[in-house]
Amino acid sequence: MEYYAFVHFSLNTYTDQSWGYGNEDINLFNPEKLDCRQWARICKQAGMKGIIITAKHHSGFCLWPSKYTEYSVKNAPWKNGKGDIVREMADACKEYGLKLGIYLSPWDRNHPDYGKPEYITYFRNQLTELLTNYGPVFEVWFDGANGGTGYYGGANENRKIDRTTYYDWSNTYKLIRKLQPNIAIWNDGGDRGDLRWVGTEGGAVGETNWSLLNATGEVPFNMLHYGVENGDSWVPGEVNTSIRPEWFYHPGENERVKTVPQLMETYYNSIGRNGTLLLNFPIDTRGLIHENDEKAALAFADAVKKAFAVNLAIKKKVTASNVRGNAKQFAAAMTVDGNKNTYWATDDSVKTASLTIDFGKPTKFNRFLIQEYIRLGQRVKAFTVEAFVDGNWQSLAKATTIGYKRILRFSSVTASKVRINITDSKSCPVISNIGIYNAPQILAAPGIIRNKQGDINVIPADKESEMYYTLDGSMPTMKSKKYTGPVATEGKVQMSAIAYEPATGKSSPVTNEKFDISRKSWKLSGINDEKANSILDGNPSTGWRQSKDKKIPVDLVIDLGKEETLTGFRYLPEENIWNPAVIAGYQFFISNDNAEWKLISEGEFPNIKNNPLRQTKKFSPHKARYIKLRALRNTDGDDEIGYAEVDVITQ
Ligand code: FUL
Repeated sequence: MEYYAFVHFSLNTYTDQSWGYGNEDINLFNPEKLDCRQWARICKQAGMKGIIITAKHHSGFCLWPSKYTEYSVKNAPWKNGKGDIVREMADACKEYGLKLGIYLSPWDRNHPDYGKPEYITYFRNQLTELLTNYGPVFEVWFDGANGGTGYYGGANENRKIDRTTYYDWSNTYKLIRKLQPNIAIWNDGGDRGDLRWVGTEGGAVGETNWSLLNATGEVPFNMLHYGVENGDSWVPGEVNTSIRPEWFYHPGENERVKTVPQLMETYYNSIGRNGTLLLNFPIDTRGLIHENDEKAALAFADAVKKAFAVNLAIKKKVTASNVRGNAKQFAAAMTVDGNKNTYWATDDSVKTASLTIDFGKPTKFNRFLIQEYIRLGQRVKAFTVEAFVDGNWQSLAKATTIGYKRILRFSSVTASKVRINITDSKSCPVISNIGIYNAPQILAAPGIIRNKQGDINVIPADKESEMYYTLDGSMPTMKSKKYTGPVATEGKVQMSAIAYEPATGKSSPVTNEKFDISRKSWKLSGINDEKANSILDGNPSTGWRQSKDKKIPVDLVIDLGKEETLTGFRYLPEENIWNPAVIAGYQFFISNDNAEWKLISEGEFPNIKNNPLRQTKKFSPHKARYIKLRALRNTDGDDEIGYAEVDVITQ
């Protein structure tokens, strides 16, 4: 199960929310074209092996007619309450030869008993329904977001739980294993599951990635991201990410589906780093995978196929510095025989070794793939790859762990031989497969940034490409304006740009950015630190933090220079996985004199810790010259507050 799908579908789909509060109207749930067979067909064509469905997300709304709650499809207008999406999903998976997985949110913002012991019985009852009535389930997914504000049967309050003890996971696991002995349990908190979260929803596991964790104890970010070299439990990393920025469907993201270069990056950073890839499709309001997502997923599958079409190492002459007992069974040739169940191994005492593949003639390539025979554990700690070019060995790459699969990328090289040196290993290396490929180059879309002055910079993903752009919303082509330097703009603008590589005639996907009023005359009020201006510089990778002495609530006041008609604001947190200073609860005020303030929006930035996207909050039009973003809470429960960008939306 290297690659499989997530589907996020719920009442949220109809309310444009990331997290439902638990009181959303069931009558909104009436997909007109719901077709789980369409989902399964696309996943199958995309080369995926299974689908995990959000049977119940945080709002508590159930996609199956659970006996234990009224908050489910049984009371929705869809199919007059006679429908069952988990059933349709299970049937479609069966038809298309896919495995079925279940996401069941432990946090339930609808249930009156959430936070009390009674809820655990409810949760287990639901698990029992799901793991009994729908055939074999390959994976069950317990989201780590737990406790907080919610409807809770009308209580409308904040309920805190201790996620390590509240769910009594060990007994829940016993129940799961009894009902589904072959299931993989995914859990990032509490008791250890069979698979681990990798600490981010951005689509990457650490370059060093051990499939081990310790069976007990806390699992901080670094353990999730890199695994634990000497851990005592086998808990491989699963990289979960969405094909769009968010997990649920938001019509505003139809043009923000990830491009092939972005998805390929995710591929190399997940499957290419000893992880599995769980790629999410947000199901749209019709009940379908949107055509843009389908197109992207199939183009991605095609790009992977093309990149790894021909293994240039297969059946080539191979020699090794050491072979276990000099036995044929463990010979170097086992790495290029096309059979994953045979392997090259060294003598027990030999922990460093090298293996040379001789192409017999100069051969061009740019990818190196290697696999350990992980039934015997993960062993290699460090290795290098070299190429024999014009009579000399030249270094291509240096890496750490291998695991089930590791893929290295480098610029194309033409060489007659390739040598891999295992430079450190926990015990004698056991390598089952080596692949060498010449993947076609894929041109990534350029970045577009507008600075405070209103100048737009187009940033190429690679130096050799030219860039072309439009400012009228039309598709850029090589006939559009060529980018030669910053483009001065005023007021609202939209820019679309592509990169083009003259050498190959290839062009990149399009980047589209819409900008609101320019921020030329904006000033941060009451802040004397020059660096704070990076909040207004348009560059998502520069940010600023409030002084550590400030205690929540922490305010940021901006003088817009003149009165504007505001209809919303945007907040982008800094991207710092080690020390996030991300606002989770906010209030937004406006003023005409920087003295008297009016509150016009308040609430949460859902899931912003795991998925630090730009947050947009809209409100009815208000005229004002000053804005104040008040941080009420950060994601870590302390007082540190940071910003990459703050912006407004105007009428
Ligand atoms: C997160 C959730 O809060 C998101 O809504 C989503 O379901 C994602 C897969 O996990 O933690």
